[in-house]
Amino acid sequence: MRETTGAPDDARTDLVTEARAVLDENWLGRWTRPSPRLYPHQWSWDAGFVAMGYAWVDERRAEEEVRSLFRGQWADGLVPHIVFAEEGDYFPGPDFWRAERAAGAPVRPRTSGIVQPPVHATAVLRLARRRRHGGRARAFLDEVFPRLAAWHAYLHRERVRHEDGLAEIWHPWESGMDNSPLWDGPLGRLPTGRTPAYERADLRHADPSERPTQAEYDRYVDLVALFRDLGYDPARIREATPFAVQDVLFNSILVQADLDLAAIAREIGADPGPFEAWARTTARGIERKLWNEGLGIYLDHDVRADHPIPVRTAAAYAPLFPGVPSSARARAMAEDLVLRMAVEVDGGWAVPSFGLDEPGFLPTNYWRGPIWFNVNWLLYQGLRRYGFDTHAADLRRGLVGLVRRSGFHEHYDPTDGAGHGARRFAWTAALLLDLLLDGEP
Ligand code: 2M8
Repeated sequence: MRETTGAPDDARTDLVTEARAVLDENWLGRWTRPSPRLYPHQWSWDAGFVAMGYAWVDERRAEEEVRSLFRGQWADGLVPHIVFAEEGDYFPGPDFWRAERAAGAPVRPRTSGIVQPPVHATAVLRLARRRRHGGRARAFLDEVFPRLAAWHAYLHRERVRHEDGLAEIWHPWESGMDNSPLWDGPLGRLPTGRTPAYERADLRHADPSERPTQAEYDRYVDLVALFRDLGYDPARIREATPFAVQDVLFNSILVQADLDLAAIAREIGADPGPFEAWARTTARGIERKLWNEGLGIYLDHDVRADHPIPVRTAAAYAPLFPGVPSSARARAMAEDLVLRMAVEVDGGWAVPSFGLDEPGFLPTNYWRGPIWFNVNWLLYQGLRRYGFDTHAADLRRGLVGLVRRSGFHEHYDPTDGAGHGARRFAWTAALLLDLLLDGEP
């Protein structure tokens, strides 16, 4: 293996060992919690990222992580954003969601009733490609393929309202970027004063200045209560939800996952055609509807207001990940990303969730400024896919540098590289393993 971080070999070995220790601390026997206190359950896209890390160091855990998540899958294919542990100090917990009363939801394990970005087929394909034991790899693909196919069918059937092939999210939590400034407009239109009484658990385990505001949380809870009252019926929610957004990040991840599901189908002798067709349609939708020529980035579309959300976040560059833009456009976007968004870290750079010059940028508040590992990992994969190797190498150096300097945090302050949010955070460890062990661009 080539040395790629500019650090001595033993320094990298230490990071790999430490990353594995973080995953070990969060492994609960069948799945991995995102972090020790703040997040005591299994989250959907966390599970996908975590499986990508385990793929390098513990294939059985990678499989078990995915299998555990899909134990929470609903009959209509929905993969819930949380699969609840038997206990855990978290709000909203299973007694608030009451998802098991919905048609087709499992009684055990208990789950939430919304989704997160579908990184799972991508994780499964990456695992399959790293497997040393061909026979077992094939058995696992056979096992999960129908589950993945049902999940993607749910998204393309229930979440795509228009001819444009773009999936909708109905809750900020479905984006994974909970309090991103992207949602200020759509959330601002929600009626207030109807929130049921509740007590936040996150503030017991985190610095309140790093978490969403009370007003934001009230809106999150309002939407959950609405969906619960609608029996989590997608047809009724589609009609009634005041929050409906065609999100760039979600749809970019979906296109890649459709392509990866097609590759899985080919591996096991199934028909890749339907998945390729979905990928094409959604990619076309991103290109035609979400590209904004004036700003030179892709913008989310607010379905209820029927207008683009003119906010530049790291996610605006996510279509690089599945290779949606032409190479000329991708080159311009990559230059723009470096010039406009990137911050220097340890001889490289990284991308904050929200630009430092944007009004409302907050360096340590969750998705309103901090650097997040998963979004940066997606951008890194995008830069590599287009062959922008110098940029990719610099981004990789910045990300590794952040962890070396500050440890395995949930997110990092782009003004000084300090770690914030939960400590010993699982996807930071898992994706660092992937960056270190996958070799140099
Ligand atoms: C955060 O979201 C949850 C709600 O789903 C929360 O704040 O309690 C987000 O960062 C999300 O992307 C992530 O999957 C989750 C667990 O790490 O935490």
